[in-house]
Amino acid sequence: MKVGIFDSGVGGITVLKTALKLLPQVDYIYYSDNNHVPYGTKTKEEVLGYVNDVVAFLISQQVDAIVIACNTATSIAVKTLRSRYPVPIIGMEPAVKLAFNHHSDGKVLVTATSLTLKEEKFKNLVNRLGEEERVCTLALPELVTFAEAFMFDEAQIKAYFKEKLKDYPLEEIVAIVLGCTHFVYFKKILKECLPPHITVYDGNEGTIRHLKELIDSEKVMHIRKEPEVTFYYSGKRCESKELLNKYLDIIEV
Ligand code: DGN
Repeated sequence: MKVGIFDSGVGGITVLKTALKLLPQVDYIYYSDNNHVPYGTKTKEEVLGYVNDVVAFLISQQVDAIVIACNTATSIAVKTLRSRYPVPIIGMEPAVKLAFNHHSDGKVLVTATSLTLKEEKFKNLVNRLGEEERVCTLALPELVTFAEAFMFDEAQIKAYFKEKLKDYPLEEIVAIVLGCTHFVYFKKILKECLPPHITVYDGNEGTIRHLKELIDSEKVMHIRKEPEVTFYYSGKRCESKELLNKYLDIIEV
């Protein structure tokens, strides 16, 4: 069984790491679309074109399933891609349901790219839960830039979070959702900036559990000892695949 995982850049490596932990029997191809990072600032038509090319490439590599390890790309393209290609395609969504399952009171702050937050898919998700008045949102596009630059300096990131959160009523917020896979690199630092009553959620584990259910139901899993990971990328930024492995190393799941 071979699964393709992709993102614009390195955010989806946080999803790959969860996949390696929960589904080690599978081989993975990770595609980092460096040429087009960040998807979050492009038009919908552009993003659709980019992800269509990545999916076509992954299918040419004979993957059995694809994970769009990007909330932004999922919001824009998952329906179209599913209608175009015969392999199962799993997307991401901000883990708002998970947060509401754990908290029946208080506000939930959803962080993501601006594109994810303004897309219909996110609005529908919140409407379906019927908890609009408990949701507040915050776009954190700079975290994508920091992650892409391998900028994980604790003091600088903490100062950034403090500035971004200064106008939010943290005493009313019970949960923060990381609705962008790049943000997961900063989960630990974010937690250190928050009062202890706030829990931080991301959608990585839910997405990989969904993939696992799909694979289990297909009953085509090959038992292997070590999963194989192959990296591909567009553009020149990741001259070395070692750099992508470095990202894989630093992420804690
Ligand atoms: N990692 C992407 C996401 O989950 O939305 C965002 C990256 C980007 O292109 N802005």
